[in-house]
Amino acid sequence: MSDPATQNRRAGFIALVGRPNVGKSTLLNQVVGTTLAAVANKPQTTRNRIVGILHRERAQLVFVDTPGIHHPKTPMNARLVSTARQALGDADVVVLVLDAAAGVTAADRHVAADVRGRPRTVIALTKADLVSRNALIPACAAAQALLPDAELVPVSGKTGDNVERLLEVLTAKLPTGPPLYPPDQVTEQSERFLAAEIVREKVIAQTRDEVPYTTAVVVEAFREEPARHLVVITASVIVERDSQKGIVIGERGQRIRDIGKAARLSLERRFGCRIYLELHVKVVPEWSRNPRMLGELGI
Ligand SMILES: Nc1nc2c(ncn2[C@@H]2O[C@H](COP(=O)(O)OP(=O)(O)OP(=O)(O)O)[C@@H](O)[C@H]2O)c(=O)[nH]1
Ligand SMILES: [Mg+2]
Repeated sequence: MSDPATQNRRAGFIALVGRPNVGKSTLLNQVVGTTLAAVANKPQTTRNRIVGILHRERAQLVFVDTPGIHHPKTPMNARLVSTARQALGDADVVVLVLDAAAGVTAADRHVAADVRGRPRTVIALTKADLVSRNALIPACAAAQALLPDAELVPVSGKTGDNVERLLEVLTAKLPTGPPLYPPDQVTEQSERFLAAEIVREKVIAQTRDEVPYTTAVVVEAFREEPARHLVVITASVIVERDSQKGIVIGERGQRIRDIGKAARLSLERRFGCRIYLELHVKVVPEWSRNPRMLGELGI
């Protein structure tokens, strides 16, 4: 570490872990300032290890969003939990994400047990925008009791409130060393993955009940047409049953059109160009139990 280029520089992996639906992906997107991970008011939204890189003058913070840790009941969910545990084990700093509005639950205690004993830990008590100042004090105390040695920062992934403070705390905990990624790299995820994640977010937002859990999105084609300032994306929404296909398509195709429109607007923001999006809905029975399919989806 005597190399002057690495002196006063820090870099490392920061895993965001927590029970499902606490707000990990919202925090990741807030930190990097763009949509990398789908966000939804449903558990088990995130299915992959999603990397978001923040470049600062003296530090590179490599955030790793993870699936929610829970007691899995299906083979796919078992893979999600093992992805999260792996990222937790590989991280330089672990952020236990807790929900200020929901309070500490048994599921949070379960995750805290995994985090306890790790050398560098921080608690991000997110969704602070949902609670009053008075309610925040006991919420902080309950969260802190889970990991008494961890520094706690109340934040809002939604508004960005106090996120800068969280970044300062995390930077101070990173190992010293040179950057791990080139300065223009924002993520490890491919453009196809990012596009699929955005489409999936809109499918989840516009469908109810069992459909979100049995939906996957595969981007079949991602073609840039620079002369027309256009990217042409063809994607398939995969469901497990005909009845689910009907739900996704909606009456006279209205729902799939709404999904397509919302996704296109979000994709245009994400990629900064015009997007032509073609969506198909396919039934693949039991895809979520098919190891080959799960492998293709990086799950
Ligand atoms: N008001 C408010 N809502 C939030 C905040 N963070 C997340 N949410 C909402 O909480 C829900 C879950 O957010 P996600 O970011 O998808 O949660 P997650 O922990 O990534 O969930 P999984 O991927 O399923 O484990 C969504 O409806 C978000 O809009 C926040 O800081 N404030
Ligand atoms: Mg998530």
